[in-house]
Amino acid sequence: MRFLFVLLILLFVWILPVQASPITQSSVIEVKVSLGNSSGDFKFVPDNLKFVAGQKYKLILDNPSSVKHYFTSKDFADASYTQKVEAGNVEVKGAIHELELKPGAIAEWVFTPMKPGTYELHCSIRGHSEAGMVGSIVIE
Ligand SMILES: [Cu+2]
Repeated sequence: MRFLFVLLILLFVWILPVQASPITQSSVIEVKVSLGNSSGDFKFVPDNLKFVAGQKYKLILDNPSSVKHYFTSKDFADASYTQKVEAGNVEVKGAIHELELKPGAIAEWVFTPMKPGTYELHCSIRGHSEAGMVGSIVIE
């Protein structure tokens, strides 16, 4: 009985710091991508993204242009585990394939890439990808 009690205490002491550890938070890598720019170019800046499978990332997307843009990469999203997407005061959990950013908008996408490969990225607004708004995302 006494042994069980000590074991319980030990277990508690062992588990508690693991759950409260801020290390998991600080190991998130932030990556910034702009959708378009202030001169009105149809492009992603940068347009080539590299991620390491298993590493947690916070992708910060902004739209400094004067028109609406999309960050569309269905296959990449399928190859990743999305924890959440935050935009404004809204937090969305679960699978996402596409993010719409109005002029001046900012969105944060917290995810862990899982399946190595090269995935295409584009803006799905008519004419934008044809004008150069494409990119690639590599998971290695
Ligand atoms: Cu666009």
